[in-house]
Amino acid sequence: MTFKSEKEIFVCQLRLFLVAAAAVAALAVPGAVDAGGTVTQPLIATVGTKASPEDPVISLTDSTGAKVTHLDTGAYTITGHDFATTHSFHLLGPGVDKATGVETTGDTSWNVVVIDGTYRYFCDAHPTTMRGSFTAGLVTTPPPPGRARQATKGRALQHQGEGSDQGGQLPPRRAGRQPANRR
Ligand SMILES: [Cu+2]
Repeated sequence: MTFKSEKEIFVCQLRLFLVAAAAVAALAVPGAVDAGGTVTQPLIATVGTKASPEDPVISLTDSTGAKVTHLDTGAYTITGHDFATTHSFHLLGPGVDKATGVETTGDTSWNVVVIDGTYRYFCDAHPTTMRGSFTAGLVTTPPPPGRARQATKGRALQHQGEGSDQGGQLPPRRAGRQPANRR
């Protein structure tokens, strides 16, 4: 009698375990949540345009339509739109090598894991004229002039804080300039 009920309890627990395991497996499916618990971000890769399929344009944007220049590391789902029969979309970088066909059109969906590094995308038929790139994680490209000023400002502000920690009596303007020279 005791045996039987224990067995029943065991079966019941086993069932619960299987249900839980299935739930975890569902969460682990690419496109939902990555190993770090980060929600997968959607990206859109496009080559050609719907209106003018063979236009030599290639782009990688985020869900808001903004061009991707830098990504956090993690899992991404890239939806690809290849409108052209003379172009391809090829993404190449650390751990990633995905491409559509030059002569084929269609939509694709790629699950990729982005790590620190520089990623390039280009058309295999026109790699020097149809191309773009982005950096990820700890890797950053030398920012364009507009952003460089912002970055410097940010750094100066940071150092102001550090300066006051060191008990420096320097006026903020100087405190900001000094570390820039030091680095
Ligand atoms: Cu091309």
